[in-house]
Amino acid sequence: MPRFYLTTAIDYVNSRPHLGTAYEKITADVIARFKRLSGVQTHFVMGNDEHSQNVFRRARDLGQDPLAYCDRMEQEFREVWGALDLSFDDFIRTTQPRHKAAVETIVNRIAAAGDLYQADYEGWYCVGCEAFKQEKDLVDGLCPIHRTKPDWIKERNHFFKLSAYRDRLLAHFAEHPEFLQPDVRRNEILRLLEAGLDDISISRAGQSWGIPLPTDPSSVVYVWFDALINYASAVGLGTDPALLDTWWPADLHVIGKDITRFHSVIWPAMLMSAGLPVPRQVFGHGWVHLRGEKMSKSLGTAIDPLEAAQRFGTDALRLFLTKEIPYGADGDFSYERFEERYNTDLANNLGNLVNRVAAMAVRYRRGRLTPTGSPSRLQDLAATTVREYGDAMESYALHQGVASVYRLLDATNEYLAERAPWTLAKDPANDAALDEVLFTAAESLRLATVLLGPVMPASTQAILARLGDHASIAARRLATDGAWHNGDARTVTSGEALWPRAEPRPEPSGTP
Ligand code: ME8
Repeated sequence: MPRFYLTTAIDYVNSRPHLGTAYEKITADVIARFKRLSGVQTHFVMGNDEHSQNVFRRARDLGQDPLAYCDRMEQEFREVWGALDLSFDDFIRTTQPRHKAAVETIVNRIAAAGDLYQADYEGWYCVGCEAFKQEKDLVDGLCPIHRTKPDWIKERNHFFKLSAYRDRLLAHFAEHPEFLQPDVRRNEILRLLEAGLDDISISRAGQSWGIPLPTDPSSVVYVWFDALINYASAVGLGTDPALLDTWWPADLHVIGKDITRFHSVIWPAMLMSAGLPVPRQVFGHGWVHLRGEKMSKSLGTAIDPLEAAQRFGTDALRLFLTKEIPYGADGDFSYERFEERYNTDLANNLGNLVNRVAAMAVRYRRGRLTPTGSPSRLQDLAATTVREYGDAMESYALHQGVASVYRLLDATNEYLAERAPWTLAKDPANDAALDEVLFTAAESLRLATVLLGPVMPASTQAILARLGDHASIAARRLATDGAWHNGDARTVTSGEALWPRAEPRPEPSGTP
């Protein structure tokens, strides 16, 4: 069975998840679920990035022990991720012993390769970004992302010879055009590589919160150097060679566009130096905006993902984020637009179609639908849809994958309007035609629902059960469930109306 190891960025825990960070996890979950549906053995890992100064300061401000604070935040993150129906297989925390073992392994290997040296560092450091900044990175003396003045720091640090890896990185980019996607990100990083690389500091002197540098325990490992290693520690680097052998290198790192340099330049160079294979692909998604600005806690533009999910249900939110934001580009979130799309895509389209097909099956055939075997236009379109959907999802054009399913749903609605089963039902002479229409519409709907499974796991399971298909999510496969089933009789049941139309109501409290 083919294997796929997929990760997301690990989150800083100085505040709870917001809709922007949740977007990344939801879209990665869609990819993980699509891979499983495709019959690929998938390992999906998420986690928390805990050795940040912000986390330490936040715990101190609350009068809490930093580790106890991180334990509590893990529970809060897990609660949000659970409510968003994320199907991760493992959750890594950078304070775990397995992570420390991996960090020590990599630092020791890099030191043994002769790629570490000591030097004085003097310059700017933005704690919000947890990044060393150059004068040219600042706007009016401020960090352009956090709009705060960075700290001026002067300390003796350990440096990694990143500059020595420029040519190998350029060669890797040339040999593997798929390594960094989408192409706009790849072009940005290529320009950066062509301009040359500076060595980077990988330690912070005089700090207590972090993993002691194995080659100099009076310093801790710089939080980004520490954090990137999570992808290898989660699959056993330094602790479980068999697990590492099973899953490394990672197939895909899903991350935000602001951190592509860390993932596509620094991380592969660290691995090259340590003699480990580099990940196969990095995908830098865009930002969720609120009124044109990046959604962010520090900018006060955050929306609570739980509140958004409660509005029309988790699956409605997952659909909105996947379908409405072209994957790789930025996109706006607003409750007005969310409601509009909910009414159009779920209440009026998919929900209405399920309600109508089930109600007619029950009314005219007591739920028993018999296949007629006659080919239809919808059957042809379904085959095209499965192909287009597969191609789009494989290349992470998630929005196009969903759009192709919606073309099939639209065509199913049109088919019902044209064939008008409610008219056919008036005359027993039309019995065979009525059987054909009901079966064809139900089958087309079943197939479209299977394809939407990775995006809306819970509600598609409920719809499939209503259509007489009771397989578990784990047992579903695109190769079989995504084929047109001409041979199976089935029993359809009607139930509560799905996704009732939303009527306008005031914005929930707390919305900026
Ligand atoms: O960067 N829209 O953590 P983080 C879309 N700990 N994605 C967004 C976003 C938005 N408005 N805001 C943030 C870190 N993100 C590091 C990562 S990985 C070894 C270490 C994304 O909590 C952001 O780009 O600030 C990142 O991929 C993720 O959320 C976590 O952000």
